[in-house]
Amino acid sequence: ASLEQAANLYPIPPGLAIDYGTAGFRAEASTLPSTVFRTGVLAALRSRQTGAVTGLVITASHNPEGDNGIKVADPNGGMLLRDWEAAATALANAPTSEALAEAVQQLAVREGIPAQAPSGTVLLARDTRPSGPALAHAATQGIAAVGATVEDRGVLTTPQLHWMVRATNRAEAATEQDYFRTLAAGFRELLLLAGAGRPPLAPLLVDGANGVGAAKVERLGALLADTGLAFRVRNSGQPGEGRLNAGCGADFVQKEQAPPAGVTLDELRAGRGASLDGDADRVVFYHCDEEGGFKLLDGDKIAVLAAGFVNEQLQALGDEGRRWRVGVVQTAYANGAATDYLRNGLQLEVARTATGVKYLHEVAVQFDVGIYFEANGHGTVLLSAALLEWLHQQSKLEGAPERHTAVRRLLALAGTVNQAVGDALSGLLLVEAVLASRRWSTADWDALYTDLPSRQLKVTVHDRSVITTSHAETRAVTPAGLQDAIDACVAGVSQGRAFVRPSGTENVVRVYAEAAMREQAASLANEVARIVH
Ligand code: 16G
Ligand code: ZN
Repeated sequence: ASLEQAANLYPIPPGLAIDYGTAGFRAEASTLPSTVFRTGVLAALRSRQTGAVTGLVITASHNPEGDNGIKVADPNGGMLLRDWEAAATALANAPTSEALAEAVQQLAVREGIPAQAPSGTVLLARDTRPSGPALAHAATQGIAAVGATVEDRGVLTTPQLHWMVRATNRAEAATEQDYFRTLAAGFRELLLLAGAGRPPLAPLLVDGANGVGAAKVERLGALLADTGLAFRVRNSGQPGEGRLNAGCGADFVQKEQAPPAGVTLDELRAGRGASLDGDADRVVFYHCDEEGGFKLLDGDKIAVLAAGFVNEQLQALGDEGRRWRVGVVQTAYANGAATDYLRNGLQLEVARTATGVKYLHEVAVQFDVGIYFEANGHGTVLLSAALLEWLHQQSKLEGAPERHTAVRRLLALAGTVNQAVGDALSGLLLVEAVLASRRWSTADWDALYTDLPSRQLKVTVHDRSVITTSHAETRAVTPAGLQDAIDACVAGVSQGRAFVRPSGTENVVRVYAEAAMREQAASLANEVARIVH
C-alpha cells in the first residue's frame, strides 16, 4: 500500500509512452517525474536482488538543457543488465499506481527478489540541469517507497557514479575524492615512466559543454598541476558562459566537425583541444592541421592510440606478454581506415557490435585487454582480472628494466582508465599520458592513419521500426529489397561503404556513408537517404 501511496504523488502524464532506449530514459524534463520515481523503484529492486548497491544518474547527456533522463548503473558499475530493460519500460508505463504495484510484484516473482531484508541501497547522482534536483527527489521517493536506502552523491559525471558503484561493491574506497586520487595516481605513474627528457605537457583546451564535466576537470587539473598538466577550461557553465550543450560539447563537435563556441582555430594552432559531452562520458580531440583547417580526432583515433600503446607493452613482455588477448571493439560507425590500421597495421583482433555502449562493453570484457570506443568518443580500456593478477605478480619480480616499465605501465593504465564505463576524464589523461610517453604531437598521433571521408544524415520516416538490421547494423534485413538497393549504390564507389539503422534515441533513421573522396561520400549518403524516404 505504501508504494501505491507514494506513486500517487507522481501520476503518469496523459498519453505517456516512454521507452528505456539505448542508455536509459530521456525526454522533456517536465514529463519525467513519474518515470524517474519508478526507475528509483527498479534500481532499489535490482539492488535488493543482488545484495549489492546499484546507481542512478539523472542526466540527458548531450541533449538540450530542457531535456533530462535517467541512467541505471548495475552492481558491476556497468549499465543495467539488459534483461531488466523491459521491466524498466513496463514499470515506467504502468498506467496507475495499482498497475505499478502489480508490475513490481510480477518482477519480484520472476527475478526471485526477497520480500524482506536486505532492503537495498542505491547511489544517486545528477548532472547540472536545472530540473535535476526535483527529479533526484522523485528518484529518492521511489527508492524509499520499496524500503531501500538512498545515498545521494550530489552533482557528478555519469562515469563517476558508475565508478563509485563498482568500487563500493568491491569494498574499495569509493568517494569522489578516491575517484580523483585513483585516476591521478595512475596518470602520475605513467608520466614518471615516460622518463626524463620528455617534453613538458602542452596546455589542453577543454570544452566542458557548459556541463558537469567542466568543474570536475578543473578539480582533476588542480590535483595534477605539479605534473605540468594544464587544462584551460572553456564552456564551464559558469554565469556568462553559454547554455548546456548549445554550440559546444563532444556531440556538437563530432557531428559538425567544427570547433565549439569559445574556441578559435587560432588558439588551436598553439595546442590541442578536447570536448566533453554534457555528462562527461564522451570525449573527442581536435587540432589545427598544417593547412590551417580544423581536424577532429574522434573515438577511433583514441582507440588506435590506446591499442598501440597496450600492444607495445605486452610485446615488451615477450612470449608471456603476447599470450594475453587484446581486442578492439567498434561499431559500424568506425571509420574504415581505423579498422584497417588496427587489423593490418597493428595486427590486432577487431570485433564489431551494434551501437550503444552496453553492446561494446559486453564484447570487450571477453578479452584480456578490451579496448572499445565509439567514433563519438565514448569508450574505455578494460583489463581482465587474470591479467591484472599476473601483472601484480610480475611487478614484484626482478627483471629487465624495460619489462618492469611495461608491467607498471599496464597497471597504471587500469587506474587511470575508468574500469566501469567510458569516462571523458579518463580519456583526457589516457591521451595525454600516451602522447607524453611516445613524445608525440597531436599531428604525429593524427598521422597514424587518414580517415576516409564520411557523411551522416538523418531521415524522418513514418515508422522507423520497419527497418531491421543484422551483422552489427551493417546489413538491412527489412524492408525487403532495401539492402540490394544500398548495395547497388555502393557498387563502383571507390572504398565505398554505407548502411542505415533506426536510431535508438530519436525518431529517425540514420544513414552513414564513406568513400575515398569527400564528394563521393556525400553523394552516396544522399542516394541512400533517398531510398529510405
Ligand atoms: C546513446 C549511447 C551511445 C550511442 C548513441 C546512439 C550510451 C551510454 N550512449 O547515446 O553510445 O552512440 O546512443 O544513438 O550507450 P542513436 O541510436 O540515436 O544513433
Ligand atoms: Zn553522455
